[in-house]
Amino acid sequence: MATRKNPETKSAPGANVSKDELLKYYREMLLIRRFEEKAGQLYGMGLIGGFCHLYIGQEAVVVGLEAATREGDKRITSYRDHGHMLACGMDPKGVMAELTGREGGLSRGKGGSMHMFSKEKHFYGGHGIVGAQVPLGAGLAFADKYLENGGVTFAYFGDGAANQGQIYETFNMAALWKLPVIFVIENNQYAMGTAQRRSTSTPELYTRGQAFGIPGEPVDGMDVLAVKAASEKAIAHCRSGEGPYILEVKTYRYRGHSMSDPAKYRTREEVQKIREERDAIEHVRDLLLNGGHATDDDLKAIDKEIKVIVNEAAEFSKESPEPALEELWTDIYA
Ligand SMILES: Cc1ncc(C[n+]2csc(CCOP(=O)(O)OP(=O)(O)O)c2C)c(N)n1
Ligand SMILES: [Mg+2]
Repeated sequence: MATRKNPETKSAPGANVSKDELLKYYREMLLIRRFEEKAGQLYGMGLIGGFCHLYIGQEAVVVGLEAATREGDKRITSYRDHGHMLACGMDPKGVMAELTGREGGLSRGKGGSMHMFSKEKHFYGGHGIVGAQVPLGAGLAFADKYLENGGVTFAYFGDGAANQGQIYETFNMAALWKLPVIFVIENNQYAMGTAQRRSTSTPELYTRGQAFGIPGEPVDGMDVLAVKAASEKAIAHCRSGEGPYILEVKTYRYRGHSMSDPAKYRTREEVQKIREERDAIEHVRDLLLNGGHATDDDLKAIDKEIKVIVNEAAEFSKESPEPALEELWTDIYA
């Protein structure tokens, strides 16, 4: 077993974490990674068309945040949405078949990668316009506050989106009305091809709510336990009626911005270094093995289980028929 160098990881190995919890996070993160790898393959085979933004590298963000939620909490995100859907329990078959544009997809093959929803899982998309989901997220939180149902909304956006005007209009209203919304800034260091240092005057994005009186904190997004702890704190703040909270979750994407990215803005070495030293799945794997919670064979069995789930999703996404022509006339405003 290789010993990893992960000097920035703050959570003490195995501290206050049960074996079952660690195994759960391992499974969930691995599902996202393998699902995304498969989506990348299907894209390469021409089975997925249009835009497709993979979440590989960022898995600990959604898995850690979701770990602290309860039934009824809501989530809304950008186009980089496959991981969010899997983490809140949406069916991998339905997600994959949507990617291939088939009838069995969650939007019956008409939405594709960036446009899926689930009322059942309180997942509100899937939005292709950068930042557009943030005011919508505040709207969801407004509804929860109005209905007094104790729900909390996670509104996710990227480091690039964090420089948009509509974010700050939303911050103002969310603070004014003390809305139960957690603004999650997934800082993967790049907006499409622009490094944060080239685009952003004040890179400490967690401080961006100061002008509105919204507290925020930075979180190590490669450490699922640190993310979960931050999520618990933010949720407690929101549920107690104190208004919005900002989490800047520092993460990294391993693949290109989308499938058509020549990735000239960073070196292979940079990506390789983070994969080797900071990978979130390897981190939990180490905690499991070093803590004596699992053996190599146990983890191999989980890898196998996940492979089966992902292969079944891929098969389904190829076998499901294309939507019928009549579908052109459904789900539209007239
Ligand atoms: C309003 C708008 N402007 C530009 C684009 C093109 N665009 C798509 S993604 C993106 C970068 C966003 O980066 P970031 O917010 O960091 O999210 P990430 O892709 O890193 O998850 C841009 C400029 C868009 N979709 N919508
Ligand atoms: Mg980004």
